[in-house]
Amino acid sequence: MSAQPGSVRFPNGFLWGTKTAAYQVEGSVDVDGRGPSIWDTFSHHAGATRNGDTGDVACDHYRRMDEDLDLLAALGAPAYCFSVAWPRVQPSGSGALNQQGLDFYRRLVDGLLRRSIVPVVTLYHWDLPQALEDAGGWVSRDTVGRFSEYTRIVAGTLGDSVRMWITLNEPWCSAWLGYGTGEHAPGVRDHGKAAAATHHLLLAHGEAVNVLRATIPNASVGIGLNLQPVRPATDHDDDRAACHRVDGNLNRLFLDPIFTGRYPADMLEHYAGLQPGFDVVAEGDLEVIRTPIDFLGVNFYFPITVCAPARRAEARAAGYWIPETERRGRIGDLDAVQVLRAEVSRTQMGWEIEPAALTEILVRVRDQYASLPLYVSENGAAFDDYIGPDGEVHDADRIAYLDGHLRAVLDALDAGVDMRGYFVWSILDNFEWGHGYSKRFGLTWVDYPTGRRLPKSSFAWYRQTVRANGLER
Ligand code: IFM
Repeated sequence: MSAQPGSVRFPNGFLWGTKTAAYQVEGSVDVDGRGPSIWDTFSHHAGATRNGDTGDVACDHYRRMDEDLDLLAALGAPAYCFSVAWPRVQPSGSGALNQQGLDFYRRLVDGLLRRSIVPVVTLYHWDLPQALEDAGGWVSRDTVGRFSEYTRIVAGTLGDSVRMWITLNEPWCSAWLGYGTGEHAPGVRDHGKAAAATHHLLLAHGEAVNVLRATIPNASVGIGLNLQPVRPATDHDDDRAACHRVDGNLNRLFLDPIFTGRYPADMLEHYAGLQPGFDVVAEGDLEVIRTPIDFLGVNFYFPITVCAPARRAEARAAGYWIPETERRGRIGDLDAVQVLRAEVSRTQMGWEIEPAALTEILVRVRDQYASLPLYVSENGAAFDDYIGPDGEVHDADRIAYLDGHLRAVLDALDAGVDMRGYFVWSILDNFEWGHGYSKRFGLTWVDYPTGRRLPKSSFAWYRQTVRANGLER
């Protein structure tokens, strides 16, 4: 694929895009009939988010949609992935639909198509209607049926114009940060509930695939998983066992059922006896979960390294850094400690920067699971951006991050992986969940008090990359 001297090129038809999620950008949470979501409730709890930030206004995208569409057109990336807010479409998560909510997404899709931008729709990016949470949320099997009903409504409305669908974005986060560690909405801390939520989310995904196929004959349907290589700090058996557990929870708990129709035996054993837990699995569920998909979306940010808790001292001696506040968020109750490599640069999130880890996970999916089309459905970084004296944001570190990860995609292509596209997270700075507005991932700076958009240097860089369909060598 590397044809022209001085540059490396992506295959023809490689789909370039950017991505957002409803609660992170829309704002206007109580207008036009929208109901409350778990993130409205959670973000208003004292201490739940940095500075008490909420998505009440966010980027005000609901009201500035036309301006944002023009921004996307100026970027020139041929695709844009957004999520539909379930509580806008069905304010209480079931029954009557809210036409005004649907109209917003209709206008968004029409606006994209008018600008020749391919719309990619995520059905669920974490904003469960609060009424459904009150009835048990993802711990309850009923939510699966509600999600099918919601999918039918959205597919029935947008299916004539949208071909590419992502059922769920990062169900690991919904289940394990939402119901396990409580860092995300709905803020529950119960690993059994997280296990039950995992299963119901996956079942909802499988059922939604069937609904989408039945409603939209030419639909291309996938799911977006947050995947990350997990490595042991040392070769010691206990570190390797910790690594296997963390990999089981983060990666295999989702990849195995989707591609093989089985939960990993070691994970079932690890969570055995919890009620609720994986005891919610009913006969036939796994067949639904393994319903074939057309593509897998891989959301990639960073790899992680772990050691066994009793081996912290050895990990330190081997040169790893263990922060005062240990990073347990990604690990939950897995009897493991995340360690950091002192020599590896990190983003503002504290996430290690290692593009080769993206190639590694893409190759692993192909080798261990399926050689289906893959998209990098999210990749990007938060850095300490600021507006310089010249009035511009010179985010060279973000450009370097994106450049490095795109080269990692090229390496995956060279290794024969069926890579079809790449979506930057995100077109706009936005509400970064528990971190509020303190972390900026955008190609575009958002001045929150005024809503003003200011494209950063990375915006121009990405526009050029998309236009060239490649990178300078
Ligand atoms: O902002 C999030 C997004 O909602 C899901 N994937 C990771 C991003 C950065 O943390």
